[in-house]
Amino acid sequence: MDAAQALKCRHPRRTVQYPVTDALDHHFELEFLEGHSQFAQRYIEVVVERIFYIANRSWDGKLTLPQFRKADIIGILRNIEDGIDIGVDAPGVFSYKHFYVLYCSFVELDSNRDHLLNARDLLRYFTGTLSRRTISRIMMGKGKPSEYVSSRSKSSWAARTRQEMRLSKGPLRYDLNVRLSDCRMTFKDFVWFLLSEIDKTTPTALEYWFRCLDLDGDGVLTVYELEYFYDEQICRMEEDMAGDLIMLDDLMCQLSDMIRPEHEGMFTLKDLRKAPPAHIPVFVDAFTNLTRFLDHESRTTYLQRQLAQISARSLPKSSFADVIRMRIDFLANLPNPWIEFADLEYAALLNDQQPQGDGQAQAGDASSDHPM
Ligand SMILES: [Ca+2]
Ligand SMILES: [Ca+2]
Repeated sequence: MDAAQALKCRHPRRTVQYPVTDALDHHFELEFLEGHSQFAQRYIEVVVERIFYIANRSWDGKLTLPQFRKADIIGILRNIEDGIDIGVDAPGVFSYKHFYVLYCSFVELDSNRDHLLNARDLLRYFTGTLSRRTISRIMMGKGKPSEYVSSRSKSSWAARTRQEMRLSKGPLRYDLNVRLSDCRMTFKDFVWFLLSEIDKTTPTALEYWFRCLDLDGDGVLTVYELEYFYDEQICRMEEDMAGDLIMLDDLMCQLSDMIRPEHEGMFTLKDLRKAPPAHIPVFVDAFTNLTRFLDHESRTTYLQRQLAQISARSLPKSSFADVIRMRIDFLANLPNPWIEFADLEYAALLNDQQPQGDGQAQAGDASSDHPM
């Protein structure tokens, strides 16, 4: 069976799974997973999802031949011949470290250990940084369509009828008929969520968040839709902040200056794709993630200070053109947000895993059955 035929089969993920399993079985850096079938299975799931995360831009769970070619799976496999994590500056989709961070982050939130997250679990993500309205959209599968099908929606004739009636009326603005208590996030959904949450500069992350914010799914983020999300942020700022609030009108002016949409007050995916990638996290976090949104300002100030230091150190010894080049090099070499996050989290997890007094891992520790 060639690649085109294989991808037409009913389970395209299985097609991608074969080379991943083969790498797992034969790569010297993954030998320690032998005999740890649960970890090995989860590792394969993460690698396959990460390949789809890069390649599949139609959100339909399928992979076309052009997408398969664009994902360059053969190239990825060739790259890991020399190493996966060891001696590699920027580990890729096969990274065991990245898998481990994803897995432990999921387990930490999965309070009842049923391998599914509910909206309440997601409220605990980074100590409550996501707004409730954002969590609702994520849990409804608006970012990435969820893998989870509830037993209620599978079996209930009434639910099916309601769904058909809704669809016959066209898209509804706020999807209020979706029962949040029926929604769950699977581990595979979580991989897409966490990758998109940590690094919002990637094309897939941008689409993920755009889909979450686009309440009526018409491909345009209007002021009304953004206000729906920002209202909650304002309430949270009123509760948590002592200083001045950032009001919606001021925010919209700032975002318009950053993104420069074709039509004032209306942001399309095309507008956001044309904007500098560094501006996307500010835009998304303003409506979804209050802590990160407020962090952007201090990070920007910090970067500006570092850039000013480069200029102060180099001038007047170096020419102005050289200083500009140094500043561009500095910005180009800033660490990738996902890799930076995964490195820090992995180090913290290993640290937590150190023997605690009696030499045993702590009870309930997500990493207590870690094979390393
Ligand atoms: Ca659970
Ligand atoms: Ca819209």
